[in-house]
Amino acid sequence: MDIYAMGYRGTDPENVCRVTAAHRNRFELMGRDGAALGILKGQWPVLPTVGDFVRARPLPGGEMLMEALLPRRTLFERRDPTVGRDKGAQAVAANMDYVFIMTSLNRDFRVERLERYLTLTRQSGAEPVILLTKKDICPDPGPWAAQAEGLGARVHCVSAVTGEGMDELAAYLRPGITAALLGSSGVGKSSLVNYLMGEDVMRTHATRSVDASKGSHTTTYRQLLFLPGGAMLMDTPGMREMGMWDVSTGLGEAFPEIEALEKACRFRNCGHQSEPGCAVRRALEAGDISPKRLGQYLALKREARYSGSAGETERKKQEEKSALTRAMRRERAGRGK
Ligand SMILES: Nc1nc2c(ncn2[C@@H]2O[C@H](COP(=O)(O)OP(=O)(O)OP(=O)(O)O)[C@@H](O)[C@H]2O)c(=O)[nH]1
Ligand SMILES: [Mg+2]
Ligand SMILES: [Zn+2]
Repeated sequence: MDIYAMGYRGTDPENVCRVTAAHRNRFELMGRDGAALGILKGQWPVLPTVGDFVRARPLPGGEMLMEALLPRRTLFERRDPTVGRDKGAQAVAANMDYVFIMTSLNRDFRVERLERYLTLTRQSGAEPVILLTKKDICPDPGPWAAQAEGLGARVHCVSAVTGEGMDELAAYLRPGITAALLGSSGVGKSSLVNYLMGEDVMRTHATRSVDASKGSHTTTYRQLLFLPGGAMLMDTPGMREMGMWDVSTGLGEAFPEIEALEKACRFRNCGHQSEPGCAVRRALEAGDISPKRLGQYLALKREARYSGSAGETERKKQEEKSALTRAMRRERAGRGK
């Protein structure tokens, strides 16, 4: 398979492979000669992640020796939940053109969370697209869609059961284009992958068992998949904890009106509480900015600062009835694959 068809945009395609999955010290690669196992020797200052392009040389045993990490066009990062606060950022996905920010049209929908994903996506350099999933179980998605559209990204309502809205995704999923799927566990990321692949390549969440209240993630590692039409999707496990890392660019884009005011505060690190000469407070009292937006902005800032204690602690809720899962299976069977 041609590396350019896999999204490579550089000028030296010699020995370039794309990372389709990254485990601790084992990498799944796709290169000109197909899939191979990648191994890495020595100390790498930055480890490859899913979506990365690496230069790798075939070894006698059929494995590939990875030699260099190629520059990343885009990179989605979040705070690494395995290290202490403010210690490190975890590279979640690299070289994607779009991030499909997914939330289902039910209790999962939270504007605050969408805003947080939008911030991180804008920092990544990729274009955010909001997908509101499970349209089939939402009698009136209009108000949700309107709320999401208010955040300034394109919004599509889709269903992996009925296929509604899926044709709208064709505009993004052109050959050589990569989209990463992000969103809480259970919103239907893998179901979307399966729908677009035309077959069940990813395991999806079936009926919940009694002990499932622990909050299980059906997808356990990030993976790059090649769609029949030539585009690529990165399926990811739901992110329970999505601490912020560097908010210097993204927050301003999500809250331009507040960021602009802030520059006029007397103190450079004004907390906009009761500091003298606070321009944000003044605007709030004058009714120029919404208290809700300010609340969200401050919460995100707090989270960015203390991301070790914040994050999504809320447990995933039971949202599907087994009847719906069955309906989905029936529908898939009926698609005649
Ligand atoms: N009604 C309905 N149910 C859906 C739809 N898409 C997914 N589901 C159901 O939602 C549940 C979760 O779907 P998954 O695709 O496993 O969710 P996920 O986002 O991949 O979850 P993780 O892998 O844990 O992050 C499953 O029971 C699916 O059958 C949809 O469009 N409509
Ligand atoms: Mg999944
Ligand atoms: Zn202020």
